[in-house]
Amino acid sequence: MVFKILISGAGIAGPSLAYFLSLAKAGHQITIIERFPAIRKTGAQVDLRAQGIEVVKRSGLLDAICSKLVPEEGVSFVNSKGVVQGSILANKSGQGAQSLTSEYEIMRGDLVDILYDATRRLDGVKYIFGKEIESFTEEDDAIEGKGKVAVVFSDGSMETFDLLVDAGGQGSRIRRSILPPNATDPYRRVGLHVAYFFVPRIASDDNLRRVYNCSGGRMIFRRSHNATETQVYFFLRNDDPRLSSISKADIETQKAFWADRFRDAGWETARFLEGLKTTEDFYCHEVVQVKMDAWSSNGGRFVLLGDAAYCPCPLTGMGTTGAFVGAYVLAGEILRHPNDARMALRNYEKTLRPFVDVIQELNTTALRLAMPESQWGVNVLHFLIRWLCWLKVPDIAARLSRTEKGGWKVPEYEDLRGFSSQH
Ligand SMILES: Cc1cc2nc3c(=O)[nH]c(=O)nc-3n(C[C@H](O)[C@H](O)[C@H](O)COP(=O)(O)OP(=O)(O)OC[C@H]3O[C@@H](n4cnc5c(N)ncnc54)[C@H](O)[C@@H]3O)c2cc1C
Ligand SMILES: *[C@@H]1O[C@H](CO)[C@@H](O)[C@H](O)[C@H]1NC(C)=O
Ligand SMILES: *[C@@H]1O[C@H](CO)[C@@H](O)[C@H](O)[C@H]1NC(C)=O
Ligand SMILES: *[C@@H]1O[C@H](CO)[C@@H](O)[C@H](O)[C@H]1NC(C)=O
Ligand SMILES: *[C@@H]1O[C@H](CO)[C@@H](O)[C@H](O)[C@H]1NC(C)=O
Ligand SMILES: CC(=O)N[C@H]1CO[C@H](CO)[C@@H](O)[C@@H]1O
Repeated sequence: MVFKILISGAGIAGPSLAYFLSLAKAGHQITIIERFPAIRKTGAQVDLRAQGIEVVKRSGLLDAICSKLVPEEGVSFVNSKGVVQGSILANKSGQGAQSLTSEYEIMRGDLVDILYDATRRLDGVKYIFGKEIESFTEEDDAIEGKGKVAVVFSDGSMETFDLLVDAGGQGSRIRRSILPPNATDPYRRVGLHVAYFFVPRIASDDNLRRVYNCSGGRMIFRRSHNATETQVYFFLRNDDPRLSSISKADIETQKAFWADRFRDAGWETARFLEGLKTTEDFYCHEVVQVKMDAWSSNGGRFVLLGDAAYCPCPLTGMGTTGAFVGAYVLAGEILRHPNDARMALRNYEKTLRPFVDVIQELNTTALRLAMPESQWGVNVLHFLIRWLCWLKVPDIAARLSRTEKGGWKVPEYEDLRGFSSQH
């Protein structure tokens, strides 16, 4: 049976699903709606790791992605004078596990562009911008023999689909329809906030990412992605629940908050705060994990994908990989069960859940130690980094860890095999 599928969200997960589904040429009719008026290319650097790399290799998008990689060579930890305490270089040999810098670093906007370009002109794929889902109901399976989802859109229009996929990211609004009434957001808060913005690149900004940990649970990244721009990341570890509302304030209020918290941070902060005033690329959010007991509805016609279902949070470096691998598995299961959507969704969850459990592993005790409150804690940390790097502990750890995170194997799907062999 040919499905009429509605995907909500044109980030990474939504377009990836459309891509995998349509490459199998099974004839599914796919509509992607995005609540913003155009494709959102904002965001800083993301990376593909572990099983995500395997899926990219199978997808036929490897060349497009490789043409846009950011040439980050590794990570150096610096003190307030900019003196390097230790470095961990990227391993670009194509073998073994990735270190802090993956071999596949790419700007989020470039990846979004690649996926959009690969799908926008395909037969059976349609994008609609500036529109979102107002509400939807799943019709009863028992009556009709096959369930349907009736969707009401923000512009008042209505349409019925066989399957609704929520790929609306961390802050998805329609996710709650499978939660009990009045349930709170399914967030695991880790007490960390982050702001990303761009500043003009200067001659001393090289291709090694700098990480600067300072007191007050603060950390700064500086990394350059092209000849003219440098990305700055501010991290703030703070458990105060009132901070959860910062990212919902207007941009000027957000900028003022971050400037205020980092004014005395030292290192190159003065330059970063100057750039913050005028940057057009500013994005700030609370670092959370999304934890859902189930990813699909009882009716078997509504399913969550990517950050909406299982955001692992940027600290794990696995958000983009999770979205990409999840889209591949969901497409594979839909193609494998052409007459049974409910079974496809169940198998998707059963197959992917063990992988998601692995990518969501996050040790908050270790995080607390890594982002100390006091200057003394920072000094101890820098001492540890110097020793660990001198003893080559990170290199050895990378060598010992497995390429496939958690040993989870990317499943093979008959219908997704044809184009993987092209590469
Ligand atoms: C603007 C932006 C910037 C980001 N920057 C970074 C970054 O710098 N570093 C990083 O690690 N991760 C970043 N992320 C998150 C990263 O893209 C995801 O962790 C990961 O790629 C998973 O992708 P996703 O498709 O599940 O979610 P997302 O990439 O978040 O995409 C979700 C999409 O759905 C749209 N959407 C949301 N709700 C609705 C709705 N109701 N109807 C229709 N559309 C809806 C959103 O506008 C968005 O385009 C960013 C996300 C966004 C949206
Ligand atoms: C990269 O990883 C491979 C496999 O673990 C290892 O043999 C090689 O020495 C590593 N290279 C560097 C530069 O660390
Ligand atoms: C949800 O909250 C509203 C308002 O607080 C309350 O009236 C309602 O009874 C609650 N419903 C359930 C199912 O708890
Ligand atoms: C650098 O990247 C920014 C977006 O991050 C882009 O606007 C700009 O054109 C790029 N510059 C060059 C020289 O590629
Ligand atoms: C978390 O990290 C701390 C400090 O490094 C360590 O003692 C503890 O065993 C870790 N916990 C888990 C579950 O790995
Ligand atoms: C290595 C280093 O500088 N220490 C830590 C700084 O804080 C981040 C926050 O998570 C850690 O990941 C780093 O290990």
